[in-house]
Amino acid sequence: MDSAPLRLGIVCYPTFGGSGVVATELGRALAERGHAIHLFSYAPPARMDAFDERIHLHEVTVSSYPLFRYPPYDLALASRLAEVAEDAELDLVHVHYAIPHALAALLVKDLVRPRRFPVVTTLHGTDITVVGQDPSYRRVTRYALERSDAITCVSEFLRLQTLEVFAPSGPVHVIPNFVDTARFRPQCTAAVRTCFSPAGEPVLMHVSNFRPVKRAALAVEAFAHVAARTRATLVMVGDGPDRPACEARAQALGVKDRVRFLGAQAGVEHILPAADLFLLPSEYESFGLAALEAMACGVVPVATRAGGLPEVVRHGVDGLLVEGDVVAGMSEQALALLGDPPRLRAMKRAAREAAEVRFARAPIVDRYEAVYRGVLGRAPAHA
Ligand code: GMT
Repeated sequence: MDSAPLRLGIVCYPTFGGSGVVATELGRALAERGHAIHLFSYAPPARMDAFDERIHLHEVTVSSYPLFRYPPYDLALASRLAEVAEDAELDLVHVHYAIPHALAALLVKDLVRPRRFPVVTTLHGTDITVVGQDPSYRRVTRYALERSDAITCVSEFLRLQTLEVFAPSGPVHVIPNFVDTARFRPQCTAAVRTCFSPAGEPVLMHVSNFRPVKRAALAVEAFAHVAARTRATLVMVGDGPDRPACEARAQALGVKDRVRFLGAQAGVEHILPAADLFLLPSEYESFGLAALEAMACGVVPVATRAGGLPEVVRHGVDGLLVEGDVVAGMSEQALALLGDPPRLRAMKRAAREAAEVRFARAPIVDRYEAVYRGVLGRAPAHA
């Protein structure tokens, strides 16, 4: 592969959410390879190191004006992107999440003419399944896909959904998410493990942004069934709209003293390895990066068979997938596994191995680089 360094723009949301994590980790990996990375977001991404001299962060600010009932973030982003595209001579921009990032980037194509400004769009899920299908955004999402120079998505499931709903004329490349297995590994301090499991009891964990799609309360319910049969702890990491309901559910089910709510945590890689099982009862996941990060830490995911999750978790090998009654399925499978220590140990090893072999960082970053170089090596798709 051509290895000349590239000057790349990356646009993402900064919040605790998979798309921002993938964009930030990709930026870090590309910077380590010597590419110049310019990251655009409305705040420093949650996963970005406080100071990383290899990555230029461009915080996009939106000025308020009495007429602006809805401050136009996409226009502020386009202006900033255009400035940096010219000043830093960006080769291309890679946007994560179609709305509004891809549209802002497409506007920049016109703003910086005659400079060429290819746009690579990565779809992460809800930009297609929820936001993109909202009648208010459907047409512009279709336009964004049609006009991007390359489209990637994070699972085969999401690719099929994209084809079904938007039928873009160009290819949609599947590039799965990856995990930094040096950072996410099956090791934590004894203090962390002891804090959750003072008497050596099993630790179950859930990490999310507590949006309704995560159905975090089902993790509490499944745990209550487990806790009725064996001594265990549930650790809930993250924050979001459903957290109060989860706390209320733990109280109502009589397990409040066995459930720890930690709130949003920047260093989740230090906490995850303390768990034995990772509960992910999501209604839908285009991929399920949280499950993959748990696997890299040697934690066995117990997740719903939804969306792209079966592409990440192989049932009975490196995790467990449930269908139908989620609470009954999760609690029964969790109890069976906790009651069989040799099988639990084998699955923990398999989970780590899956992260190392199937979702290793280097070959997946190679695939993004190949997309960039493919775009740069061919004639512009749209004049
Ligand atoms: O799931 C979220 O709340 C965040 C969301 C996002 O757009 O940041 O995550 C999506 O992208 C992740 C990274 O590709 C995937 O691992 C998640 O499965 C996906 N979330 C959904 O599909 C609900």
